[in-house]
Amino acid sequence: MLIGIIMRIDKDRIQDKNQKDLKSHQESFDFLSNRLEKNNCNVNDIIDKLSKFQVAIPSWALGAGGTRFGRFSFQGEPSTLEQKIDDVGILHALTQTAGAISLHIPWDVPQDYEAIKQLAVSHNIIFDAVNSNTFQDQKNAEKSYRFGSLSNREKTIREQAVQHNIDVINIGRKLGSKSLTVWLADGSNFPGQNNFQNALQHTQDSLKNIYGALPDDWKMFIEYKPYEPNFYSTVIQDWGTSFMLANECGEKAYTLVDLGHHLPNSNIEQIVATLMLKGKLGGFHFNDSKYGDDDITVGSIKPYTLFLIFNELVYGMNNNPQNPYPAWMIDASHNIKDPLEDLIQSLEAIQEAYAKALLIDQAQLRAAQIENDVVRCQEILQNAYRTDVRPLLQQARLTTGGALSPLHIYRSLKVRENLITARGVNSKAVGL
Ligand code: LRH
Ligand code: MN
Repeated sequence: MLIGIIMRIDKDRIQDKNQKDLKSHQESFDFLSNRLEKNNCNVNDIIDKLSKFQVAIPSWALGAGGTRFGRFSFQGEPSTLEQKIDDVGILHALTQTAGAISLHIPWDVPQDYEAIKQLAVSHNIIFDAVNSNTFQDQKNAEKSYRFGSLSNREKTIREQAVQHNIDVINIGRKLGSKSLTVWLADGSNFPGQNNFQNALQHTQDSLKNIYGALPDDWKMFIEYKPYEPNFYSTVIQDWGTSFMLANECGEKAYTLVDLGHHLPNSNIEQIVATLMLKGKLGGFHFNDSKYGDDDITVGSIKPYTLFLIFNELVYGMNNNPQNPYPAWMIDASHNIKDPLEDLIQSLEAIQEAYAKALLIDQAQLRAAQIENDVVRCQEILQNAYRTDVRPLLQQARLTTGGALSPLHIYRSLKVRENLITARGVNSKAVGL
């Protein structure tokens, strides 16, 4: 599997490994398809939608993450941008649904743009949103972001942060990216520390300056978060603030929903419905959490919520032409699991939630809602949720050259062992 310095899993190896599971897959797929077709489900349409559904992998989640209490490195981590693209290539070869990488600047500044673009093409992946970083001070940076960046009370610091975002756009343009994600850590740790109105006004003006530098065919995603690293206030704390700022900027600005950026028991599916109705849902950072911004495996804690979110997305994609096709990205951090295995599980959970939502008979649901038949509404949703859709995901992967069981093949091909052999036990990824 080692081809020169590039780590790659070629399709033939995967097809070989699929052989032993083909018969049982065909049986469970045929059984499920017959049952779904009887319920007027267009199985081919679902397979087609799953095959086209591509999720961007965050470049900062290919190594072991950590917390302030420590970090347990993972062997064979990608220590260069090239190796990060290789790892996304491995994920995409196995799952056929990881066809994009989302870079974080300055953690992933390319040295040789042409070489990087060719490597990505060779793995059949594209560059999704580029992420700016004004939550850390860069080496030899003139001004510090200790007390904020785009919201800072000092004009020169705001200008430095605006210029950084413009530099990130220019890096993205050279790679063929079409969107910028702005997440601000800006806020305060104590009452009285910040003048909320000035901080918000500065942020709005700074975002407008960045927006002014956005190419015509680009989008700007404004990511909100209630707290961390500031623990009293965050300037862009919730969807409403992001929505307001996006409207202030213009039609190319949208709200980005990171699932971990909500206070406990927030109704995220309602936020998604609202943003789609208003044509301002730009995209997602998929992950899961039990407490805070835990950034753990998608669908590992609240899979039903993820399903309900996809129900609103399917409804919105069918009924809200005013909202563009959302950007799908994962934003996770792996403290104890192999990052690639964790991402394979997250990709599976996302596809599963989408497939289950596609089984919902939206017309029947609408009819039951109009009749206020609450029980029937619930039954329609839960029938879809209780359906084991994994044969549909496997069929989508099979028809696109992927693995019937990505995790099994990842392990049976000893990918991690090969990565360690090629990169050494101490190679460390730059990122969170
Ligand atoms: C902030 C965030 C943001 C990224 C960072 C790595 O919590 O979700 O999307 O910039 O994680
Ligand atoms: Mn995020």
